[in-house]
Amino acid sequence: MALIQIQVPDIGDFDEVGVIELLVKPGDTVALEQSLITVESDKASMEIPSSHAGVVKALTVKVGDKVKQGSVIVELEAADGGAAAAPAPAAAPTAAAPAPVAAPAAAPVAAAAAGPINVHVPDIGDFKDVAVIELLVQVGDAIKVEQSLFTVESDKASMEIPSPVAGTLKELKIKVGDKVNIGDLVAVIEGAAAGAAPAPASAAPSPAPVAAPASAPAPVAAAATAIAMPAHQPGSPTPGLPHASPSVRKFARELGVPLAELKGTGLKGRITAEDVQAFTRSVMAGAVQTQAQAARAPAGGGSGVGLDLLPWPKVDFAKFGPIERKELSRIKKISGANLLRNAIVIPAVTNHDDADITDLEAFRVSTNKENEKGGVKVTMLAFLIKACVAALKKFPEFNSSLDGDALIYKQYYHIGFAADTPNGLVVPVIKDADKKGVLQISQEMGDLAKKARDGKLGPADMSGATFTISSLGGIGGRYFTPIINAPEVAILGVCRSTMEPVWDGKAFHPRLMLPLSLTWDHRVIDGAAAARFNVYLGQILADFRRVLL
Ligand code: CAO
Repeated sequence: MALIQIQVPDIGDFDEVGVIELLVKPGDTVALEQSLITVESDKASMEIPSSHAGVVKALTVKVGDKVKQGSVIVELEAADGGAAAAPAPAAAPTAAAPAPVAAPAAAPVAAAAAGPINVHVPDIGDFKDVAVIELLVQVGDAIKVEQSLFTVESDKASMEIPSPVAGTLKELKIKVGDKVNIGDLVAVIEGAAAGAAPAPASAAPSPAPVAAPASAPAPVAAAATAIAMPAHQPGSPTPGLPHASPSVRKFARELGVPLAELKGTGLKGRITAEDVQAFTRSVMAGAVQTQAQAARAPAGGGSGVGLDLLPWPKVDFAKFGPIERKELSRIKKISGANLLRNAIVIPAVTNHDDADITDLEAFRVSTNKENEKGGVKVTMLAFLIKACVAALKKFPEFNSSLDGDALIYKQYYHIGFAADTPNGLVVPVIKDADKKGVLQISQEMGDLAKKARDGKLGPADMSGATFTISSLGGIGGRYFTPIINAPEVAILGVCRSTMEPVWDGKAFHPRLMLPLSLTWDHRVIDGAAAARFNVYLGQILADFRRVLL
C-alpha cells in the first residue's frame, strides 16, 4: 500500500471553489471514483471523486476552505499501490478528473424574429441519459439568453441547461423524469432577437452548444455543472433550485422530500442530508406538513397525504428477456392501495420478542389427540387470539383508533387474522373473541379461512377488527414487520416456532420458542408500552393461568 495525495483535478475556468461538504472521513474505505468532497462556486457544485481505491488516512481540507486545481484534499492509502491511475505528482491532477465545471457558453444564438428556434441539449461531457429533475420555465415565459431552462442531474453533478437564444418559450419537449442526451430537442423558442451571434438562417439550426466540452476527455465524472444557486429563503419555497449538493438532492428525491421547503443548516444555508432526514421525521410525526400535503388536504384539516414522489420508473422489460403481463387480482388492487397508505401514513415501529410455548403446544397436541374423532382441531392461532385479547384488556390503547386529536377506546375485542388465498391476502374477523373459547375460535377460524380461500367472504366477515394477527407459522421464517391495518393501531406478526436451548441460570433446556413481531403506531403507543405488551403476551403464552390473575 502506498500513501498518495488526492488533488483537486482540472475544474475548468474556476480559480477557487469553496469546500461545502466532506463526504468521507479518516478510516473510511473508498472505492475508485467515489466522491470525496463537494465544492461549489457561485455557479456550480460538484463532487470530487477519488482517483484511487483505498483507505482515507487524512482529510487535508475542511468545510469553508477554498481549493483550486492541484490542492491536496485527501491522503489515501491506495489499495492499488497508487499505480492504477496516472501517478499523482505534486502538481498533476489525478486521473479521475471532472471536466470543467461550467465552461463558458459558446456564442449565444439569437432567435430571429422570423421563426422558431429548436433548442437542443448541448455537449454535456461524457454523460449519457441524464435525468431531467426540474423545469425552470414554462410555455409562454419570456426567455433571456443563457437563462436556465431546466436542470439535469447525474449521480455526481447537477447542471442547468441554459437557453442559447432569447424569445418566448413556445414548447417544452421534456418533462421531469425524462432522460436526455446531447443533441436531444428540448424546447422551441420564438421571438425577439437577442445575443451576439447572427441568427442562423434555417428554422432548425444545429444544436446550440452552451456548455463546452472538457478540453481533454475526462475519464470519470465529466461534471460540467452550471447550477445556479439562489439564496435560500428559509421557511418559504425557494425560487429556482434550492441550495444542496447532487447527492443530497438525490437523497431528497428518493424520500420524496420537497427541497424547496427546507431550511438548510449547512454553510450559507446549504441543505444537508441531515436536514432532509430531520424534515422527513417531522412530516412523519405530523409536526410539519409539506406544501403538497397542505394543498391536497380537504378543507377542515382532513387526512390528505402527498409526498410528491417521482413518477414510477417505466422500464421496457421485454428488452431484457421474455415477459408475460397479468392483471393484478381485485383483492390485490384493493389491499395494495390500503397497504401503501398505511405504510406511508403510520409512523410504525416493530418490536421483536420470543414466547416460550413449550407447555402450550404440548397442551394443544394432547387436546387435538383427545378430539381426534370428529372434534375441532385446535390451532396455535386460536390460543394467540385469546392471549392477545388478554393483553389488549391490560393495555387498552392497543385496542383503540385515532380520531383526529382523540383516541377511541373500543370495549369490544374483534380480532382479524390475515389469511393467504390464491387471489391474495384477506383479513376475516373473529367477532367478540373475548366471549369465545379456544375451541369455538378454532372452529370459526377454520370456517372463515375456507370461505376466504373459496372467495366467499362478505364485507361483514372482514369488518370491525380492533387488532390483527398475521401468522406465517404454518409456512416458516423468523421475524417480519407486518403493516398495521388502519384504523387499528397495532398488529402482531407470528412466525414458526423452533426448539431452542434456553438458559435458566443453571442449565440449558430445550424450549419451543415462538417469534413475535409487534408493529405499533408511534402516534398512539410508546416503545415502553409496546415492550410491556410483548412481555405480557409472552408470559400468557408461557402460562395461560396468568389470564386468571
Ligand atoms: N409454529 C410452528 N408451527 C405452526 C405455527 C407456528 N407458529 N403455526 C401453525 N403451525 C403449524 C400448524 O400446527 C399446522 O401443522 P399441523 O398440520 O401439523 O397441525 C401447520 O403449521 C399449518 O397451519 P396453518 O397455517 O394451516 O394454520 P394456522 O391456524 O396456523 O393458520 C391461516 C391459518 C388462515 C392464518 C393460515 O392458513 C394463513 O393463511 N397464513 C398466512 C397468513 C399470511 O399470509 N400472513 C402474511 C400477511 S402479510 O402481512
